[in-house]
Amino acid sequence: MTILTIKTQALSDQKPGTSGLRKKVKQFQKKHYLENFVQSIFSAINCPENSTLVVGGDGRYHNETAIQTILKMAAANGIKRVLVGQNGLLSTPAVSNLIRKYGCVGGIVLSASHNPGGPNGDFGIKFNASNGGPAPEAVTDAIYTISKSISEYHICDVVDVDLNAIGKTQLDDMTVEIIDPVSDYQKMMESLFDFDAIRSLFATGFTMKFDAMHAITGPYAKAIFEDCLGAREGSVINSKPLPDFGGCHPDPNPVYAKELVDHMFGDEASDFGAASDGDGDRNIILGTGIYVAPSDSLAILTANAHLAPAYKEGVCGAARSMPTSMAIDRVADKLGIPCFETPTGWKFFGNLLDAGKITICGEESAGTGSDHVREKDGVWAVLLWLNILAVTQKSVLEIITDHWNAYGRNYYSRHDYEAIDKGVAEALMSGLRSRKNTLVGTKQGDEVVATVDDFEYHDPVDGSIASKQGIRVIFESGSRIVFRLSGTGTDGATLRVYLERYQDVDSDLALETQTALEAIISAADNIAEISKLTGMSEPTVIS
Ligand code: G16
Repeated sequence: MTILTIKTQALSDQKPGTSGLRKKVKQFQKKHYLENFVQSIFSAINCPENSTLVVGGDGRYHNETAIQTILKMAAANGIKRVLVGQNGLLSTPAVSNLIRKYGCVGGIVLSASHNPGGPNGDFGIKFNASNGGPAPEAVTDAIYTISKSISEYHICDVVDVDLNAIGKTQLDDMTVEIIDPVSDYQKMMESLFDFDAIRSLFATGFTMKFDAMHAITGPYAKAIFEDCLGAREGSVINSKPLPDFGGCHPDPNPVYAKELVDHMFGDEASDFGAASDGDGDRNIILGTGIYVAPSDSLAILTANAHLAPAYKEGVCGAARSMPTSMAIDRVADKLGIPCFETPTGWKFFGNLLDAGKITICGEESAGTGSDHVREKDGVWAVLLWLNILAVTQKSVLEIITDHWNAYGRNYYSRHDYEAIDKGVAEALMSGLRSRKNTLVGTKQGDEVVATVDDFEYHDPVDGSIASKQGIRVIFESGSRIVFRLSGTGTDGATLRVYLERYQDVDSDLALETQTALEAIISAADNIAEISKLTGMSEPTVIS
């Protein structure tokens, strides 16, 4: 086999964001663009001999082309064996599981998660380390540093591998193993949850609707919910992964999962509704006529995890990203376990999970997970909910109402202002930073600002520091506003404004969320001058 060494030009725009490198497909199609980044990964990780790598993606446009290139480059960079999902398909949590189960050096995931796909959409690539989790900052920084000075990459001159045929092929010294994307993942789920109890629940006529959003979870959901657990045929909708996600936006929020939301609020609503995103790591949960805010879902799962076999001994600790609502803190407090606050990005949970400091963690952005893998896991969250529903024999509405009655309610919403000019977004954030001190003590409507800070995380395991992770404005009442710029968008900048107000058990817990947050919403505009600086009078997405 011939290994070619190809001359290339270093680039300055390959800094991984919140979750890997995400760019327009057209950018990735430019000469050497993908190759530069992949070589930077291989050079940064310095693979030990006999390493196995996992490769797969969410099936979006450019997935298979990118996989062929990665396989040829893996062979040229001395990898011994690669596990690839059939047709190049693997969900992000399934990759995490495979890395851990087969002791791999890591995995390469091709996905831009919830971002739209297709020739004019987005593509992405991220490296997961040998613990199964997103590469920590030290590794992504090393990849970025190499990408800025790279001058050549290595690739084997061989024909493409047939990604459709399950089995083994040789690319010279490297074995490529095409595997069923679902079976290892399904086995793990069966080991965590009470499948018999969930089967009995469906046998009573319990109905569910799962929206796979034309993305990766379709095959997983069909196999697990319908074929194995007995949910009615047709319970999983939009189940075939499509390269352009059917022209839809595979972001499971009330705006983009409209088909599911309309169904759950309609006359024929199912008992339980859920959706996942492009690469299968996020989830949203609905009951008949009710949407469960992701932060509430995280708190409820933590409070009830002991009802599933895997967590019957209880959870040892919990964690949430900083902008996620503090509902889970109240649960942790009651359980007498620590609750860690990390920056946005799943990679920050990795050390806590590896060190055994937490069992469960999650984020407002619809990600929940546990120590079973090192990624957030959409199907896992749905199964934990089903397990809880099966054991308690309660409806989603009863579970959430019971929860608020026990802990009070953290009214919570995120307002996104998408596709803002980058310069304007940065000016808005630096304006906030410069006004940090003068804001303290000011009156904003009925609220008085108690503290303002720029969140900085000190990792309790390795001591690393992540600074400038978002501006927190905390009011004397305990209400909060957090401002930060998204690290996953590809169109200009996205400003995220996270709004939270706590109401204790003796107050009105049944307000409409935006109404409950009205005063905080106008305070946010006043404090950050959003409409003045962006010219936008409303957010583009409210979740
Ligand atoms: C990624 C990260 C999450 C983060 C989310 C949104 O999720 O893994 O930790 O919450 O992006 O990040 P941002 O607010 O910076 O856009 P995913 O599902 O896109 O990989």
